[in-house]
Amino acid sequence: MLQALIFDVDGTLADTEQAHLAAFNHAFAQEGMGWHWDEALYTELLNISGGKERMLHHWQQVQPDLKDIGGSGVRDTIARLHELKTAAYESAVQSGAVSLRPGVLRLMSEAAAAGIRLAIATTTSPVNIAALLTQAIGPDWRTHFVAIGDASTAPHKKPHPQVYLQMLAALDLPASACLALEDSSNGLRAATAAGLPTVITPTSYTQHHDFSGALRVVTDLGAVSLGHLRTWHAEASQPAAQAPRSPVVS
Ligand code: XBP
Ligand code: MG
Repeated sequence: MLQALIFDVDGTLADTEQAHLAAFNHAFAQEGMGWHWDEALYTELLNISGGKERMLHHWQQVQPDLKDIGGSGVRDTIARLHELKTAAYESAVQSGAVSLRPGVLRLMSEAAAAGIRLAIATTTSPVNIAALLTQAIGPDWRTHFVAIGDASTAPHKKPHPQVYLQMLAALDLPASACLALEDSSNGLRAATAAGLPTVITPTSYTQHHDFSGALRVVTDLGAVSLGHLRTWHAEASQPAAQAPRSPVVS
């Protein structure tokens, strides 16, 4: 029986990556890195979860002879860039650059009314979650979630399952009693590795990803009710003998 929904943030609660991309480029200009990520490059770089990991990956790509990878010089620069980026992203979100995707708020209240608990499992930074959900829900946004797993609690980023395993422990529920909502193949892989049936709502940055193994792939949650999620979740617990369900794209 469905007892909890575990939401990813970026791409799932809200289509945020355009705002993240602008914030990264703002930080690169402020720091004089001489880097500018366009949509195509960023779409590729999104295969690396975590802004710091993504910048380090890019740095190694553009400067293969980069020394001191693990040393303090590179680490301090990445940390400084990420601080600048996070500040730029936070102010963009606070000025209304990002809104929740269709159906998210309604599903959250339907779930709460039905006694289904909510958690968050993301690789983004806590500041970003607070900025987005304070703007979208209000200062009491934390009261809607039983637990929050993010870059500060789970250093191993998706597709590593760490953040989902943390949420299952916090909810004290088996994966079979939960449903994950994600937008990317890294997120699907992390949730699946933790044993969670997963519903995918892709964005323009992830629509080309491989979503094999997803319970469902839907354009967005605008036409998805709690009843749909319960039905799909019940299907997931049917014996595997059933013919494998190809994900339905609405
Ligand atoms: C998406 C990510 C994050 C964001 C940028 O997180 O991978 O890295 O792109 O945010 P998710 P940070 O889909 O798991 O919510 O710079 O704070 O990492
Ligand atoms: Mg995501």
